[in-house]
Amino acid sequence: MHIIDMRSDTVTRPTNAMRQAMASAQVGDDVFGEDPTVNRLEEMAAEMTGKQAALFVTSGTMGNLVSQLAHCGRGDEMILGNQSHIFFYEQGGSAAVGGIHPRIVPNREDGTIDLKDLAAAIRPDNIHFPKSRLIVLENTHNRCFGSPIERQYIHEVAVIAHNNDLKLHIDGARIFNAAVALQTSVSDLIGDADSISFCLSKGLAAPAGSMVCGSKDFITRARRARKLLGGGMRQTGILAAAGIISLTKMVDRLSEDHANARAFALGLADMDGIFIDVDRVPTNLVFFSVKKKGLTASALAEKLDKEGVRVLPIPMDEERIRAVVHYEISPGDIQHALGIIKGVLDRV
Ligand code: TLP
Repeated sequence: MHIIDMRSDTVTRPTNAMRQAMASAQVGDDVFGEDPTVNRLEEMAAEMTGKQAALFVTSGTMGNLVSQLAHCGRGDEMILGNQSHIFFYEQGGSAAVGGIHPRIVPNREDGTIDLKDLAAAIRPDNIHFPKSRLIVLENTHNRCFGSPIERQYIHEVAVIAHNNDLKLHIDGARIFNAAVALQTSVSDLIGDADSISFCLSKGLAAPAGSMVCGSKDFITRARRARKLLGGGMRQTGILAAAGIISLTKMVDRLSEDHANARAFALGLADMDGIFIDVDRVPTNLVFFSVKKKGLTASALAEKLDKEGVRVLPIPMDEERIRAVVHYEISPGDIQHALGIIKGVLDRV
């Protein structure tokens, strides 16, 4: 059976070009800073994000955590959205590992946070309060429809942060999707942020790895935090070689994923038993709700799975499903998946 796996863009397997680059990568001990391929990937990431330095880490979760550890000390406070990945899906690592106190403010549907809420969440200097150290934005915003967050908004948040002696970190797991959707460069988009983490292993198809970028001092601290967490790996040039292909060959094509996601959304919008707002599919994440009596999101996902279409029911939500488009999903797959979904719904 041909499997159309739309659970996430994390399922993408390395391309042939990646496998070849991995096989012939020059390597060395990266904990000693001696892996030339890792060093080259870090230089490229720093340049593309417009930051002084970069660090190769195992995952997006580690990228966010080492960034938090580099910006905050124990008992410090971090302000972030109530729909953010760090708050929802990273096991509370900020508190569990970093002793960092999360201060949650509401995300709006487009992934932004009201500037008034952000400013109001910053603590004044008072012996009773933790110290506010960090604001975190997510771009694209996963739980908020994969929305790309615009440069001007990031700038306004950075101004609030910097006027109050806070830093701004961006969880940019899918920052290249944001840049492509907004037709800008990553360095321009996030120029005002102090740090960013982004993933190579999502839409950019590398088998593993994320990058953390920021000032030289910040990256020195992040590198120490990576070692603390057991993320100091050795001949990781094997993985970094794939990451270089991600950055050189896989970015521009993300617009194809966005077009396929839109086609998928338009097809779903025509089906009885599905609700989707087609104007809320700006990148490669497609969220829709199951509106058929007696059918939950997880029951539909289970039925689709049996027919070779894999999607993700949103945890703790009876109705919502997420489908993610990526380089292994062709326009033909989109039409095929739509046919299967329609067939399953008709039979319920
Ligand atoms: N998100 C994954 C799952 O955790 C749900 C996905 O399939 O979307 N930030 C954002 C915005 C993310 O979406 C993710 C992964 C991460 C960080 C963490 O990255 P990894 O999985 O590499 O630790």
